[in-house]
Amino acid sequence: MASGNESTRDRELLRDTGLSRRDFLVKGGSALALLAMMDPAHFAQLAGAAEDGQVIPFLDRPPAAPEAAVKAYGELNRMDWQALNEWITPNDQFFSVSHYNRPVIRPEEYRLEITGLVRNPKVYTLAELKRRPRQEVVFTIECAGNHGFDWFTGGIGTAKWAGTPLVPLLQEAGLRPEGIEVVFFGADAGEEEVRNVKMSQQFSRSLSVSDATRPEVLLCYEMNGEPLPPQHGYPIRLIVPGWYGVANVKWLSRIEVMETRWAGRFMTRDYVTIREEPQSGGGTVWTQKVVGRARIKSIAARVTSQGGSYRIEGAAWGGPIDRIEVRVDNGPWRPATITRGKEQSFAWKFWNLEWTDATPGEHTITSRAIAREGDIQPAADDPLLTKKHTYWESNGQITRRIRIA
Ligand SMILES: Nc1nc2c(c(=O)[nH]1)N[C@H]1C(S)=C(S)[C@@H](COP(=O)(O)O)O[C@H]1N2
Ligand SMILES: [Mo]
Repeated sequence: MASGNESTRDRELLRDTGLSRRDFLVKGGSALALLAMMDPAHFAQLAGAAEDGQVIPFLDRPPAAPEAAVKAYGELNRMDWQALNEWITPNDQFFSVSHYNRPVIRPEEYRLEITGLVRNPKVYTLAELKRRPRQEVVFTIECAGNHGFDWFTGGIGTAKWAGTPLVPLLQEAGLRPEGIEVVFFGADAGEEEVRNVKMSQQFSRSLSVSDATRPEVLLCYEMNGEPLPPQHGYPIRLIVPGWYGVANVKWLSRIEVMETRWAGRFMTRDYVTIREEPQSGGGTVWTQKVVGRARIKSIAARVTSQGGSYRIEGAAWGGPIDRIEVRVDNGPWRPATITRGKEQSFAWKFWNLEWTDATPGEHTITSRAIAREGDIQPAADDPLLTKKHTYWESNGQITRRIRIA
């Protein structure tokens, strides 16, 4: 079906629900069909087609994204936890966040400049980068704003990213000893104003030299075996396994080594976490830290039933995870079983728990991930979260609500 068949109203609905065009087309392609899909009962029916049982829909479901959010970040294509079946997120179901425009770059015109405090500045073509050694990583990208709003719970996805490692390129460029910061610029740009100074700035993020020279950092040109789709940064994006989404600069155009810390918008004004932290002598200090490495997190994605027995299924990510525990209502924490991704460093883990003593009525389900060093995903009422005044890094334990018939 040609996209031209959609009415304006359909397009508006599509945008408001956060459903992808594909969802829409698969399910019949009319505004009525779309409205039917938004009815939780119908959702259950659709998801019930999953092979291992009938999905019991959670009572809490994210509301539609507000129009302003779609305007600010583009088509977010948020993931639907309840429909999560595949450990690798298909490209057309992968969420996307863009703060400026989404440039369309012709491969033959693409250039990547490596410059600044290096002995041998150089400009690479796409063909030159693709001829270099190939490296792959399965990495779960989560936007640091995920779960910062009730409507934004699907800003996450897992892909197998392929590209060439960055560190040999930096070595060939010859880092000068004064260089402490590696700044990555995208080809996208937007209007910014700081203290009445107006300018058009490119998207930028930086890494310290020691973070930028880690062996897993990639100049990535492939996502799940396909060239990077345009909205995910074609032809080249930075992939920084273990870091929040914002570090993974799309449409990478320039790498510059500098002698100072970088103070661009996405390092100092946006994607910063502001907390009120207790001081040892009493009182609090307000801290403001740049969002960087991903924090440990988990969620119960759905509950399925098969012939009267129930299973809780979920995911955990954002650090070296040792185990996941699940609690129903105010009961004891019970250990879940990791079913996928156990040996993977940078990919989410899938887990489940057989819920053998489910009783009719309404229940809450909470999960918590526990890191190898013993770090526990904080409870929602942990001061780490209640004293956090910005929505980034909302990694608190998530409680879902469900009704068992
Ligand atoms: N050039 C550029 N890179 C960017 C962004 C952007 O706006 N411009 N957004 C960042 C943010 S905030 C996130 S969460 C991820 C999202 O990646 P995706 O769109 O491929 O899912 O890209 C990051 N890289
Ligand atoms: Mo993000």
